[in-house]
Amino acid sequence: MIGKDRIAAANEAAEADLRAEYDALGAVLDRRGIDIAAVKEKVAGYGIAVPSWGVGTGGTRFARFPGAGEPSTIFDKLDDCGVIHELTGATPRVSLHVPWDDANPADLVAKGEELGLGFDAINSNTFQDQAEQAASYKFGSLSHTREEVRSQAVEHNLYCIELGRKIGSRALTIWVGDGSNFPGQVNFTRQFERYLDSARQIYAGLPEDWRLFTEHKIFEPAFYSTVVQDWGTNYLIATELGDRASCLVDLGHHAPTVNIEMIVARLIQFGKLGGFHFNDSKYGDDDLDTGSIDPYRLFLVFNELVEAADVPGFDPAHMLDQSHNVTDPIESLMNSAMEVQRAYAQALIVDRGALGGFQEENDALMASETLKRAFRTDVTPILQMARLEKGCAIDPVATYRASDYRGKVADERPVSTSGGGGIV
Ligand SMILES: [Mn+2]
Repeated sequence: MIGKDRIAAANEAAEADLRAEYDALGAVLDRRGIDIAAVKEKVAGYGIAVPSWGVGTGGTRFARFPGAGEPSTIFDKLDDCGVIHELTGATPRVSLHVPWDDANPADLVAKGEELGLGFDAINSNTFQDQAEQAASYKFGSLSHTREEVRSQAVEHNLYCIELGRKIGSRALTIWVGDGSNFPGQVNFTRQFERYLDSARQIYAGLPEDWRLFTEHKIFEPAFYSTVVQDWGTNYLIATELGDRASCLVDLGHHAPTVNIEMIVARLIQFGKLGGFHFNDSKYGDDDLDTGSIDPYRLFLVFNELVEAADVPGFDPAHMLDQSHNVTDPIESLMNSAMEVQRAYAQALIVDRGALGGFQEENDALMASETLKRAFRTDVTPILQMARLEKGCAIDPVATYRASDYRGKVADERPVSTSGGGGIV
């Protein structure tokens, strides 16, 4: 898509400076007893899934401003995801959303192979009506009062599993818009019973080697209550369903002051952390670029993940889930994948022995400083060197801009006319 030659030429101009910066950082870390090559190896081996819906321009309830050369089919979207991976080497898998991305499985697999991409968790969509569907989700799906609506939603999830099996997915993510807009509109208990009953039917259709993720969200699209409102309800669902069910944490799905890293620690402790939808937020589910608002919080989440790295069977799924309203989505997704890698690298260089000692001694100030020392370290050369050694770009955004990929696809793809609202 971009081409090895173009990437190599761009890297050549930047390589000498990078090597000097990498060596200097290596010396700094060496004095702290940290082997920079070992950190780089872990960062190089790290991958995060890109959401297929993230490569289109997003919108708000007010409007959407389509960008040039927007992808219109899943195959266009996969091309864009291929560019992100080609330049960053950090996004080997794509997470599909069905029915938005429904297509012939053999064609999806062939396209993935062509681009060197695999398929991550498959996302079911029962929060909007499709043209051909019999029953409406206006008042809910898996927890709807009417059995025919619930069974239609269950069937859709089973269909997603079938499609996912054919393309090499190993997980289903259920997210529902169910809830209520007025006090008294629903009976909380009966609604949740109906949800659990539907979720059990989906779980019964889950292949043995699959995982099922459920995602909580405090509000929206329902504005008084949501059926899976917080991590407590999410944990109850995962516990009710069984061992292969676990909780997905979307960073934007909490109230602004909630301590998310602590939720992560709790879910790890009780074996129910399924994975993440990474993004950032200032107020609500803003779906801003990962690390753009509160990079320290992202680091603190990764601090918990690195702390738990030795827990047997610990393997949470890492996905981005963002809406790019004013940027080129390819650039935002590249930057976001790199910000996640940055947080991971920073967490890897925390002096865990010292941290544990300060915790035992109740030395609050030095415990905090131990974390901040790692967070303040500019690990950029580690990320860049990992990319250079993979044949990816030292500076993905600059290389992408120089390639004029967007201008080229703008000539080939139909102009998007959809300017209506729509939070995805
Ligand atoms: Mn999400």
